Amino acid sequence: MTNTTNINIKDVAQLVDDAAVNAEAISQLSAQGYQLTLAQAYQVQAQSVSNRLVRGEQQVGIKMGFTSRAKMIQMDVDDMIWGPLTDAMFIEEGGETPWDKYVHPRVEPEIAFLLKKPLSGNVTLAEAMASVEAVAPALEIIDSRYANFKFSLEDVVADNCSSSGFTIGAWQSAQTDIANLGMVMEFDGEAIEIGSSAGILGNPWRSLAAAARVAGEAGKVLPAGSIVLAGASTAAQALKPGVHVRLNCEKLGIAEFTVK
Ligand code: OOG
Ligand code: MG
Repeated sequence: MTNTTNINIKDVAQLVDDAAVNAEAISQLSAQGYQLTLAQAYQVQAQSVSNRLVRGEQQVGIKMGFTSRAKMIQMDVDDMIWGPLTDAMFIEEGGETPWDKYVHPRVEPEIAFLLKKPLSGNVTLAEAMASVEAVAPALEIIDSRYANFKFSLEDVVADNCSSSGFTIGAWQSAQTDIANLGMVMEFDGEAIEIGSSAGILGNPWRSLAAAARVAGEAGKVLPAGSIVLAGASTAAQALKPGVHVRLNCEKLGIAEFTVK
């Protein structure tokens, strides 16, 4: 058993990073004898993201996770999480993503923010709103690197919060009232999840304020031009080869992609 005091962060990061690169599931870290604290899990995450940057990926923003009851219940966890997004995860809106890139991908409906001013630390909702250029409907592909998509909060944080892919629909005015928008996610034209943006912390702007706070706590600033994904409003659904996924979000429009 490797206890919390003698964990080699780089070694653990290599495990999750290799699993992501090879699209091969690994056992949960706890089952491999690594009992990480949450702080260590974020250190593993930072190291595995730094491995990505060394390989030439660019950080383009961050994603918030477990900001809805629907997701917390589906994954049996009880706290919000966050992790960096890179350009390698971006899927052109209306584009395709290859099935073989993933282990057991799922998709979920989200709202995206585009920052026009840097954001960090404790901000009011009004301050968070004033730093946003535009908002958009978004779809996130999550792909846990752990067998059976099962994890503890520490496991999933270390695995960069299952981050794997995202697509963003056309950017809309930041003045759009996004507090309670109907969100319908379709597979091949059939509704598969129906929710409301209010499912995201009661109002997705709260997720942006939370993103600023967690970035500040990590000693980071979200720069102008960053994307922030607010977290899914509904449970995630398993993808399958060939499926066409579309989010239809009231007032904001659509975001869609196809799995090749
Ligand atoms: C972790 C990622 C959670 C969300 O929007 O709640 C997340 C997972 O469910 O694998 O992205
Ligand atoms: Mg998500």
